[in-house]
Formats: sequence, structure tokens, C-alpha cells
Amino acid sequence: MLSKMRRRTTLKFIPLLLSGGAGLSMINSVEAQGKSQHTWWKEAIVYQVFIRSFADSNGDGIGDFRGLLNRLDYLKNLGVTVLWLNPHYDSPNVDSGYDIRDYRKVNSDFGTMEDFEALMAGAHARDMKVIVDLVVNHTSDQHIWFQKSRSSRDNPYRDYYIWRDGKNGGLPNNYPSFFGGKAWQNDSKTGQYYLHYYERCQPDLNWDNPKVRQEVHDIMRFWIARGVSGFRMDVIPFISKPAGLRDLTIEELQDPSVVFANGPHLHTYLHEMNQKVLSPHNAMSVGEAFGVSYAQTPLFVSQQRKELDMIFHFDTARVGRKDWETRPWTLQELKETITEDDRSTGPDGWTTSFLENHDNPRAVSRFGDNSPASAKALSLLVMGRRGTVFIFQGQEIGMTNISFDKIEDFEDVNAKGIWADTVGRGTHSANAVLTELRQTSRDNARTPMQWNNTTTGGFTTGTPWFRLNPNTDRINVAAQELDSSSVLSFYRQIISFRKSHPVLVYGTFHDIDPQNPNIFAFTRTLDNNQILIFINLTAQSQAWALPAEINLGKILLNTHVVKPMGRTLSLAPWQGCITAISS
Ligand code: ISL
Ligand code: CA
Repeated sequence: MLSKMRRRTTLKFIPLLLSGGAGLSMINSVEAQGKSQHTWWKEAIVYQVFIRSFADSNGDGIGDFRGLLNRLDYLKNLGVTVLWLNPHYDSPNVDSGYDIRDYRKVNSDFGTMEDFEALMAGAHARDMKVIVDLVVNHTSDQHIWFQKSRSSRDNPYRDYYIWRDGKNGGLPNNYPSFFGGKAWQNDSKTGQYYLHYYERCQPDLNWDNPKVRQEVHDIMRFWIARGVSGFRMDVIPFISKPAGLRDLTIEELQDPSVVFANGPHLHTYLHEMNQKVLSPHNAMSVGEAFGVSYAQTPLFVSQQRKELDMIFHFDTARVGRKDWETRPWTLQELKETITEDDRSTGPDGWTTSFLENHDNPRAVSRFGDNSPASAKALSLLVMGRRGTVFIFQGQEIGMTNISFDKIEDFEDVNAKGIWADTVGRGTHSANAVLTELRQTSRDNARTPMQWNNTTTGGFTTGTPWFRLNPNTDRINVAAQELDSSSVLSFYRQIISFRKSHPVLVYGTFHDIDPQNPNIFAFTRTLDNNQILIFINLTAQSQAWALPAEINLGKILLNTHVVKPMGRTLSLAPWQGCITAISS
């Protein structure tokens, strides 16, 4: 409820933001939705690799570039066309590489620059593109810029970061950090505070300084020159800081991301980046749009504005969540987020389709019942809707959440911050927080990839950096390779189906039974071609009466062997189909 209210309030920002750029009238005048221009990145099947946990080639227990290179044939076979690498840069790894020490060096845990280049060559030899994470809202406190910046108030790098005096003997303002505690850290060397939206070792860059922007553009060019085809941009809406850095109100404190994502120069900086780097190099861009409402989406993705190609909204993947806590949810609500997301792009924008990434638990544990059948049903949801497809390593074999007994079982700085802010302050019991973190923790997605049924899952010959899910004895690539009814086999099938049916990529999306609490049924339409997709998203059998205007045509893809027939279809638990529609 609260998040809905907030979404509406943010509408009022639009005219303000649009005043500097293209107006909505311009956006409305472009070609109708569904006729969108054909582009490689709209058709892409992007596979996200959390390198540390994918495949270890040298037995040190940490996934690496060579390990990934050795598995490229597996990904090619799956139908992947683009790899998205989580941060591959030099980093002290406090936040899994989202704390970058040197943007021009690779993480030595993952190999050398030569290894990275071999990986790029291997991907290109297989016609796969590679995009990398661009983490430029903040750096590591070990970055040379920050080292210089903190050294004195008049150092030329001082203005690369955001330094303020304290106020009335306290912090400069009341901003909280996303990883617990406050967003300001006093630095004894100069007596001022620096801003950090994330961990205190992740100081925020000052994008109002043109030198910082120039540095970022140069870093992008550096990686483009090494063969990178685009960027996934980390918390990119946060780069322009709110004017005056005033205190947040009590209501704003409920979700600071809304204020942080509405800085006054955000769209100027994105447009500049587009004109200086993205457009000239034809580089693809996808922004992580934390804090951005659906109403604001066209500001980022309308092609005419020349900012980003697409953004990630979290509402679908995070239905049933309030931050790190769970809350009851319904299928109607999930479907509503998908419809809103689909419409939010406006007539000439584009969106993304995903249920998993390195910041979210496993979809099959969250929206399914951990069964292979539910993993297949969810794949139909991801591949069936409009938007560039992003799948996260292990999703294609139905990897599940892992069980955590105690706080020491977690690796993630985020989980530790939540613990300190709650159990540490006596506001919640250890048991209550553990119960929630078990379901929502980012660590659920970060366990090593399950290649085979041995105790190290074929991930490493050494000791894995993070526990493997013991269910690798049942859920693993080797077993599924041999089984034509496996989740992996279904992913191969549905990816190949999507590639050979442009209606699945470009067709308009229409939810034909939005109130149905058990079944998600929608059509996709491109010119004269229309298909129907229906998915039983429950663990029970369901009967679904076809809407009067629809006559079932040929079944084109089915998660089960049994074919639904008649006007009232009997669907097995988690059964889903793609069918033609006959006139
Ligand atoms: O995952 C979250 C908390 O559960 C989000 O608040 C998350 O911090 C937000 O989506 C931004 O995520 C990105 O930036 C972070 C990094 O830790 C995440 O891994 C990254 O995806 C800081 O760089
Ligand atoms: Ca290794």
C-alpha cells in the first residue's frame, strides 16, 4: 500500500524533469507500441555470471575467468547470446566487487588481464557479446582518488567525493545507509564527513564535478576498446545528489531511494554519457533503477531522449517483500507489476524481463515450491513476456535457496548490516531476523554453481569460498544434461522457441485474465500473428475456462506431456503452455 502511494506521489516529478529534455508530446508522436525497431539487444538472452561462484579453474575455491571460459560451450548450447559479468575489477571485495579499487585492473581472484582477454575472445568466437557492470555511484575507499581526496581539504581530488562539515555537533544530515547505520562517516584526517549510500568503505562520487564524469567516460571507453558491448549500470539513478542535502522527512525515510533517485541533474548526466560514449560506440545500456517509479520510466528509456536502452524495475522480483522482510502477496499483484512494467516503457522504450539476480533469492524458492515443475513454469513467465530476458546462473537448472542456521552462515555485508541494525540494537529477536533473511538474503543466489553431484558440485577441486547447497546431489547440470524432461532441457527448448518466434520478442503483451488468482494467461500479438500463453502458478491442479473470444489452436510448447483440451482446460500443478489461437 505504502509503496503504491509513493509511486503516485512521484508522478509530480515528471513535468519538472521533462522541462530540460524531450517532452511527453514528442514521445507520444512516435510509432505505436509493438512496432518497435528491431535491435540485437531486444532479442538477447542475457546470462548473468556471478564470477566468484560460477566455475573455478585453478582449485583456489574461487570462480574465475578461465573457469567461465571453459564453460562457454555449455552457455552457447543453452542459447545464451550475451554474458553480463558481475564486477570483474580490482577490489577489496567488501561488497562482492561493488567496491572498486582500480577500474582499469581486473580482480586478481579472477585471473589476469590476459585471462580476461581470452574470455572475451572465447565469447566472441561463439558469437556471444559481453556486457560488464559499471559501478560508478561510488568507489572503494581504497581507490587512489579517495586516498588523495581524504588526504587534505585542498587536495585536487577533494571534490571527487562529497565532503561536508557536521551540523550542530552531529552528522551533516539524517541520511541512512542501505547497509545499516548512517550514510556519513567522519574522517579524522580533515575532520569532515564523507557521504556513503552503501557501506562506509564505498564513498559516493561527486558527479557534479565534470572531472569525475570525464573519468567515468574514459573508463567506459577503456572497456569498450577491450571488446565490451555494453554496460549494466549499478544504482545509476543515485549519481546526482539531492540539492542542498536536506534532512529526509519521516515519510521519505521509509524509502530513501525515491529521493536519492531524483537528483536534479540525473538526466543531464545520463544524456551526456549517452552522447559522449554510448551512442558513438553503439554500446548497450541497462540501468539498475532502484527508486525509479513506473511513471518515471520513459525519462530513462524513451529512445528519443537518448539516455539508456532499458532499466531493471524490482517490483516483480520483489513482490512479497518489504526490504529484507517478507509480506503476504497474491498472484494478481505479481501480474499487475508485470503489466505496469510492460506499459511503463511508453511507445518507444524497452524493458527487461527477469526474476533473479545476485541481489535476490532464488525464484523457484520464492514463487515456486522448489520443484523442477515450478522452475519450468517460472521460465515460461520470464521468456513469455515482453522485454530483454536476463537469467541468472543456476536459474536454468532450478537452483534453490540454501538453508542458514545462524548469522555466521552469511557472507553478505548486507545481511550483516541488517543484523546489526535490528538484533544488534535489540529491536528484533535473532530468530525473527533469521527467519526473514533465510527467505530474502542475497546470499541465497550466491552459492556456487552446481555442475555435478559431488560435494564440491564440480565447481572447484579445492575448498569452495562459500558453502554449496547440499542439494547439488539432486540438482546439477550433469544429471539434467542427460534428462530430456529436466529444467535445463526445458530452458534450452524455450530459449530456442523464443529465438525462432519474433512475436515472443516484439509482440504486444495483454493479460487476458488479470483477476485469476491461480493462472497467468496472456496473449502476445505481432501484426497478424497472435499466441496465447497460460501458466498454472500453483502447486495444485486447476481448471481454466478459456475466455469466450479465444479458440485454442495448436500447442506449440508444453511443460507437461498431457495436452489441455476443450473449453475448460485441466492444468496439472505448475503446467504451462504456449499455443496458437485459431479463428
Ligand atoms: O539488494 C538490495 C538490498 O537487499 C538493494 O538495496 C541493493 O543494494 C540495490 O539494489 C543496489 O544494488 C546494487 O548496488 C549495491 C550492490 O551491493 C548490489 O549488489 C548491486 O546490485 C552497491 O553497489
Ligand atoms: Ca580460481
